[in-house]
Amino acid sequence: MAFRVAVVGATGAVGREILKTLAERDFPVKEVAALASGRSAGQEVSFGEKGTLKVQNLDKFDFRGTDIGLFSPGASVSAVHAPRAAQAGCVVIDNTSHFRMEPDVPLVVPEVNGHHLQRFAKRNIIANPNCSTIQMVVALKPLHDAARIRRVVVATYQSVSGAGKEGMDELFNQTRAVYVNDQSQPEQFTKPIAFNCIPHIDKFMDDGSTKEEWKMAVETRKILDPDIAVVATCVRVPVFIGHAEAVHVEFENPLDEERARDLLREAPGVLVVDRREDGGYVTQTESAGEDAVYVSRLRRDPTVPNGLAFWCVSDNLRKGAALNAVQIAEALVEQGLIQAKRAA
Ligand code: 11C
Repeated sequence: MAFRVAVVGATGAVGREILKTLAERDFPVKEVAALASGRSAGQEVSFGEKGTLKVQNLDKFDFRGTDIGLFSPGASVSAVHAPRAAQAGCVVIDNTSHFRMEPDVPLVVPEVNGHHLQRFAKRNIIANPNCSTIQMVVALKPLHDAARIRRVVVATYQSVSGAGKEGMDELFNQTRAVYVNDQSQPEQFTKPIAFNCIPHIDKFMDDGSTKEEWKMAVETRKILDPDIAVVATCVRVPVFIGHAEAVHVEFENPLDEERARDLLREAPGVLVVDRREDGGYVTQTESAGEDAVYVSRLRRDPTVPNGLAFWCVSDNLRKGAALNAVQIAEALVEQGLIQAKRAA
């Protein structure tokens, strides 16, 4: 069976990565439509090594006949066009924050809660979590199953690609500007990002946290367990691709370091690289272009009764966005939850 697929937001950093991932993983496509705003219509985007696609105008696209829509256009655009596509019979996998916390929209990381996909039929929409949540829950899942997590304290080190191509351009231009003495005002970030770290991602909430920090808490609970307490500090760092997280976990039951390392080694989607020597851990630039969630620096947290700490790194554009979305599409097929409208 092969599917008619639409990629919405096809000219953005995540949209391009979705097209590349679909091609690389040989997702069974009969036809792929690359969609974006009218401004980008007519441009060409690459469909991995399978060729190029001409971008079509999303506003004018008729989703009847499309089986799967992979959306990454920005929350306000998804708010309008995802329901339009869903009502036309297209199963929407949405990367934006717009639908994530709606009770009848499953929020899915296939290795963690793939079984929640069975609940998508009411809205025909499945939400892809935030990148910083995805990599953390992939690593937490086997540990939670073994010893029940009570509380997570996490600090993130998030790359500028989380803010899209414009964020990457700003880091590049500001870095270059330092050497040619040509400073410009920050536009995408609230302070200079070159040679700097900014403890502010997304807007401020009433309690003083940021929306990125709130997302890590509420999304983890929706995906993994509503009883887990999460407190996050999310920081933008001058790295192009790859988010890192320092994660401190408190368990209900004892879980020693060795057992945790073994569980993580066996966990789907996780690669443990943890040698206690110079360079025996994975950093952000090494994760770029890779599929895994890397876990390093695993150790006991001696400040709480049952505590572990680790460092976790992943490519935010791949596992944090495009790859997870394509894996959701693959899981829909594997679980027999989707049929091609017109089988090839
Ligand atoms: C960032 N995590 O690094 C954000 C990007 O809710 O999908 C993704 C925002 C989201 O800026």
